[in-house]
Amino acid sequence: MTENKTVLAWLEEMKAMCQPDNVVWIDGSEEQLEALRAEAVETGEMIKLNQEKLPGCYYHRTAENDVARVEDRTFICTPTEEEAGPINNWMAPDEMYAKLKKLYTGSMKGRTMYVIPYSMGPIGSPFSKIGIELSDSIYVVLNMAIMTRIGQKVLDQLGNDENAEFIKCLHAKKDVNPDDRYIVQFPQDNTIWSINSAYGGNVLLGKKCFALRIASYLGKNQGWMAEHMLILGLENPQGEVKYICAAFPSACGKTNLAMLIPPEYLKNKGYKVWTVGDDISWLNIGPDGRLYAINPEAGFFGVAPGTSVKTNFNALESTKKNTIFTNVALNNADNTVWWEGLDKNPPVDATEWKGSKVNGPEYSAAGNNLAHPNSRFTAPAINCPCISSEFENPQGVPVEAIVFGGRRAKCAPLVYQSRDWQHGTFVGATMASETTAAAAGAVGVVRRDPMAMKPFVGYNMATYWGHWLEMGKKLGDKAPKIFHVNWFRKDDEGHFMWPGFGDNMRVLLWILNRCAGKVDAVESEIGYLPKPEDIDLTGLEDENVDIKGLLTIDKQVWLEDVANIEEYFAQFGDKLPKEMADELAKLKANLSK
Ligand code: GTP
Ligand code: SPV
Ligand code: MN
Repeated sequence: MTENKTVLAWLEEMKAMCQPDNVVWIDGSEEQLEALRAEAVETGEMIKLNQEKLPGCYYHRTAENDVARVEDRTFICTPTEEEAGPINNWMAPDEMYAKLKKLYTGSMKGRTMYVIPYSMGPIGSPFSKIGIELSDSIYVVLNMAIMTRIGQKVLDQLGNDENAEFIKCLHAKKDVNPDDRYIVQFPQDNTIWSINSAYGGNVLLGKKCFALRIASYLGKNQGWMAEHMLILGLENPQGEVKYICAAFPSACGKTNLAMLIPPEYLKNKGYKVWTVGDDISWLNIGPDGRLYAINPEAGFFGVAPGTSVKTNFNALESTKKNTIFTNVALNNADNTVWWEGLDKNPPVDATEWKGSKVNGPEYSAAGNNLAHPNSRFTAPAINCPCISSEFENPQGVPVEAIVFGGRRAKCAPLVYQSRDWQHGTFVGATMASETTAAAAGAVGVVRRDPMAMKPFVGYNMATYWGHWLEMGKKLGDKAPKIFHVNWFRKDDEGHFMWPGFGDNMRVLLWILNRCAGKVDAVESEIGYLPKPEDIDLTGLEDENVDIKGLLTIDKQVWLEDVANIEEYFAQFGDKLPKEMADELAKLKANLSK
């Protein structure tokens, strides 16, 4: 399929190490993919779902110990530890290669190695990048076929230039042994090695490993940014569309916000939301000096639990055909799928995510989850009813506003605006959020997650903040405005104070009004807060929403946060940009007045 000597030489080397029985090139044809689906059904790797209700849909179950990203097994192998920084796991590249070579040797004996050429971003876009993933998993092939653009056309785009840039990705499922599981990035070598997992984010190497970890490193060197951000277009009644990027940590609402359906009152006025991306943005400065975003992905790898007609109609619609479901529950009555939050009726004849047949209502009433909390759907973006007309635009869309956010029961108000790019970078750098089921480990623990990139930055986090500041200087007065939101504030009884979901539109409108200079704001210790009356609450289902409470700042809680930030920043030593220390000092002084 290619005569590119660099590609072929690398493939020979990997083959010699992994020793597969066969090598199969993925050409991207429907015929080849269909044959692989049939093979996966034959071997039990996938289950074919009800083809009348869910045409082209399949089900896959991963090992019980392999259901989420594994941050403690994820490494950034830069030549020096300092380049990886204090919050990434690090090992010297030579040492890691040697360690992993032992694990990969003979790992594909008796198996087939699939060669998956893929493009992150529309093929031929000046901002797109190419990867080739070698994997011995059909599940990986079929997911990559949804999540990225794959096949011969990608190799044609790469061409035969031996120096053409591509990311070398290797995945071996091996025996899924968690003690030997490694997700390793070698940024200087454009290389990703993953072994002993078969779960989504660990093995679909175009996603977090390439499009964030490797790409963030490339972006620093090449003058662009790779961010954990959704991209949405908000259309007003005049038909004008403005674009917003938002960075929230894993399982904190990106897919939901990207596909938001406005509340009746705003829908009737003519407001609409269009989805460009739900997880990752690549941001470049365009010819007019503004920031432009492309979505490097072609599908959605979305959290299933909580997705319903009511919360995220568009995501649910996206999963009605040609979708792969992972670790949800099966409804055996009609061979369809179910998860917590889909509706209130767990199927009576169910198979829970680990594979046991159960009585759904009883199992559920006993406090068990039928679907794993991090169960997911892999759906083609073109299925989405609100996919943006700009989804394939090779130039991307101009970004008006950048929004940071997380799960904070206390502290962060519903929304505030940073004073300028430097302050906005500080707001992103000091983000914190309660952990979720998207990664292995405890859930609900507040941790600092700068720019929602804690698990995804491919180099020293402090250097990354420096890159943000550099980008701000280049953008100057054309820089997007930076905001922070929190849909997850709780009252003293532990209830969410804000209805969220579609009603988040009301906050987006305030954000765009600020960008257009249409509304005033109140200057506070932490930045600009809305005047409560400037958030349009007309038609809210719950008339008692405490908008004033949602916008209050508890100085004591914030001062505790400042102390935590001081501690957090200290670990970066003299790598911490001075601007970040200045902003922290300013915040502390404001709160201490
Ligand atoms: P990743 O794919 O892991 O990056 O997650 P994500 O950021 O795309 O999160 P997603 O939109 O899938 O939402 C995760 C969970 O948060 C789901 O269970 C949602 O139902 C819930 N959620 C999303 N938006 C809101 C909101 O505005 N309010 C509340 N209370 N919950 C929300
Ligand atoms: C996330 O965890 O942020 C995800 C899912 O989007 S994964 O692909 O597993 O990273
Ligand atoms: Mn994500």
